[in-house]
Amino acid sequence: MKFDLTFEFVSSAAVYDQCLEHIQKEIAFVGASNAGKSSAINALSNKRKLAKVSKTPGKTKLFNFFKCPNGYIVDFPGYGFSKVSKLQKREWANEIPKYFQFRDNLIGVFIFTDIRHPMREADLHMVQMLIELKLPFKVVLTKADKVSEKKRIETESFFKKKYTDVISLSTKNKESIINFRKEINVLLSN
Ligand SMILES: Nc1nc2c(ncn2[C@@H]2O[C@H](COP(=O)(O)OP(=O)(O)OP(=O)(O)O)[C@@H](O)[C@H]2O)c(=O)[nH]1
Ligand SMILES: [Mg+2]
Repeated sequence: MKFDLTFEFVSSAAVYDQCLEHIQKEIAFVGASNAGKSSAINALSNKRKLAKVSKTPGKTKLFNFFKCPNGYIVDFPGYGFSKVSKLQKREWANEIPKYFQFRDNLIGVFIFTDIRHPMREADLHMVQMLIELKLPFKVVLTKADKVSEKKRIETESFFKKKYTDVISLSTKNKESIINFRKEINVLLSN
């Protein structure tokens, strides 16, 4: 089987009702601002500027749909949305729970968290919501290249005890990207 994922940006939605209509499965990418969600999409797709990667947090629109061979990835802005207006924040705070509650296409959520300071309060709130909604989730420890191999293994096993489904990712490590691609392909094609 080939595990190449050709991603293509399809559309953005500012409110839940504008989310793309399709009949395939989708996986949501969530996490703090700067955790590395958009970078992961770029790495997965081999297209460097597909998703906006920015050192300024919060540049992404609310729901960002990317097509891959067997379904879709939905990239979210980082929680906190530090760079958006209060009004926008209030609107997003209403729209996000609708997505997780009602989106039938959604089969799972990947929580991106920086391996150097993983699973902070906002991530834990997300986990709690996902457990309440019985939505499967996976923890993605990002920027694995920023810590030693020893530290990476320790952190991974620590969180595996808590959440079972945990992987590390580094956009600088081809193998971690290939493994990540495989997982997404398998999930979307099941
Ligand atoms: N060293 C290293 N840097 C990374 C990695 N992944 C992301 N980064 C850097 O982290 C910063 C933030 O990455 P983004 O992908 O924009 O983060 P995001 O989660 O999409 O952020 P928001 O859109 O604000 O929610 C960028 O400067 C990336 O280059 C990684 O695996 N290794
Ligand atoms: Mg982003």
